[in-house]
Amino acid sequence: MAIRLPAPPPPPGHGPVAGPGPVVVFLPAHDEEATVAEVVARVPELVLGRRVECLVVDDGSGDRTAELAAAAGATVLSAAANRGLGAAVRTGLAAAVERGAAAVAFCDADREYDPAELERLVGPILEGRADYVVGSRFAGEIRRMLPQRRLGNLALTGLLRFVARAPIGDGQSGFRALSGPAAADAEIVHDYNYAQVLTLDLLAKGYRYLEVPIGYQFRTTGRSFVRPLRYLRRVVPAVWRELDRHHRSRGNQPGPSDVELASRPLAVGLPEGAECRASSSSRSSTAPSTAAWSASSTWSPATVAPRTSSNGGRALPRPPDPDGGRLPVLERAAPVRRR
Ligand SMILES: Nc1nc2c(ncn2[C@@H]2O[C@H](COP(=O)(O)OP(=O)(O)O)[C@@H](O)[C@H]2O)c(=O)[nH]1
Ligand SMILES: [Mg+2]
Repeated sequence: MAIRLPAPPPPPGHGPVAGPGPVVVFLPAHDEEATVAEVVARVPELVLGRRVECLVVDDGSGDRTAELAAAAGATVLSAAANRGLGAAVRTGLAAAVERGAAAVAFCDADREYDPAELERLVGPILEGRADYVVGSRFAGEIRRMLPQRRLGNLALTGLLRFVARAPIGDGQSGFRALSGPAAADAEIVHDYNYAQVLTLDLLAKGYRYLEVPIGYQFRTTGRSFVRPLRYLRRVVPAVWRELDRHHRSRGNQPGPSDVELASRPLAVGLPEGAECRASSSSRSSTAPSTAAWSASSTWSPATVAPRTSSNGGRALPRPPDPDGGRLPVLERAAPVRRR
């Protein structure tokens, strides 16, 4: 079994999102009564002219999370029993798709991320420049992260970058956004977590990946679900299963060798106007904290020769591609890792 993703299909590539759909933001929450209302209140009401709907996926909380989230104005989806973060994110994505979301974003309910930074994540999706945007803490501003966490995050990010063959700078970020088609197509193979397997799934299907800098501060209340040994015991087999199923789904299609892949240049697109505009309409009176914004690169395997992709035998929904699957290749390219 190969230990890295197979070569992905060409990226979907499409223009700005059309249609009236809202931006759906959901917060997976398990026993977060101390912070959930404040996080809900920081979700902007509008982003780039689109209405923002806020959902809280209450993962079988035993405290007042659901009640306080509803009082703060969120729609609460409550699970009777705790199922795990991966299952909660699956539920949130499905609910967003059901609501016809133009883009969907999610972040923790523990105040580690700031939903007022929403536009940074969904802007590139609504403008049609990316399908999957991850808020990078390491490219942004980390106000507090435990040293052992930092080490673990960097080590796991390095492994994910290797396995995914993609320039990933923060593999475990809890603030992410997906286009409607990417959300409908996303598969999370375990209930325990989503961080690595969601990225592998979307990259394997050819969705365009972008990281944007965000602010982060380790939680000051409640308890993280992460226990290092249990985390690795659950995540490593799930990553293995994820790789296996993508290799199997390509079973009959000859893919390029590792040597071929290593010699292939990555296509890099630079988002236009690499500047963050803070959302003008926010439920919060405080200005959003802004990490120093740097130009970010959309990454996708745009130089892969077109071939049919499969998703467990199911055809992937692909919007028409005006650029023929190619992102603009710019003179200012992100560092290309050759392996
Ligand atoms: N602890 C825990 N959190 C969950 C669960 N399901 C959903 N969550 C929520 O998922 C988000 C991320 O979890 P968290 O423990 O903060 O993970 P960390 O940020 O990686 O330390 C938080 O908003 C949690 O409340 C679960 O089963 N356990
Ligand atoms: Mg957290």
